[in-house]
Amino acid sequence: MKMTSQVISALADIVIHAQDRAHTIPKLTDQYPQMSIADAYAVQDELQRRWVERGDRVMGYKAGLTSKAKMQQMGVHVPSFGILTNAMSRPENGVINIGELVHPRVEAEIAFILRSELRGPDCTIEQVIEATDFIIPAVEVIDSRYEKFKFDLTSVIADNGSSSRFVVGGRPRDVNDLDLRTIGVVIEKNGEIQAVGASAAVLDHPANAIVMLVQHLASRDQVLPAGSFVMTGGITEAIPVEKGDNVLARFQEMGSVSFRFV
Ligand code: 0L1
Ligand code: MG
Repeated sequence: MKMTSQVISALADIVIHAQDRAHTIPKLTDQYPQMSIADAYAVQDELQRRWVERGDRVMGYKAGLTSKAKMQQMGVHVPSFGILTNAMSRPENGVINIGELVHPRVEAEIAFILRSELRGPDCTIEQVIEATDFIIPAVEVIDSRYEKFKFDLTSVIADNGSSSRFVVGGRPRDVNDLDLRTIGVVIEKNGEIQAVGASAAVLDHPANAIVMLVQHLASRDQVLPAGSFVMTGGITEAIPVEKGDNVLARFQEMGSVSFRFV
């Protein structure tokens, strides 16, 4: 049975408190085992409503759990989607205050910026390419609010896909100038390589993450608006970080993204 709006609102209270005050919570399905994926996205809707109410601006979406490495790492089998706002964005070569986070991890991702709207259950990869203004390197800082980073798909969706911060950098590139399946990525922490991957790790082609996002939005009678910023998911497993760590992600033919945790 669908959760009531009172329960959805109470769950959004719990999640937003944990996000804002950087503390862990038991996964929501411990208390509400009947919670569905649709209920979890309703919690996201309520989070979005509250962020906008306090003045944050929605920039777009993140696709998560889009690679086999990530699915295996987190024990799930399908992608999740979350909302990105300007309050989560941090500048390249800047710092991220680790005191505002619980147990962050970083992942290198290819981000798309759309020049035109995408909609419908039959969205194709060709339509995504056609609608893309440019792609750009990004590093997502994920920070599950669940104890020990352990959750199920429903709970992680209600936590907005573990989103916390993101940093965009490097060089914007035209999608037609690169083979989007063979972009190599190297993630370094304090000068040491932590993980290496290629962009095909994301659903064989990162634009497929956007196809799935558009299909997901269509199932909720929504569209992906022109101007959206979309992060397509980690190319390698996520790397845990601590205070003082310097992160550098190098993207083949796209430049690099770096920042430091303080
Ligand atoms: O961006 C991601 O792939 C993360 C999605 C949520 C799962 C996690 O916290 O690892
Ligand atoms: Mg991610």
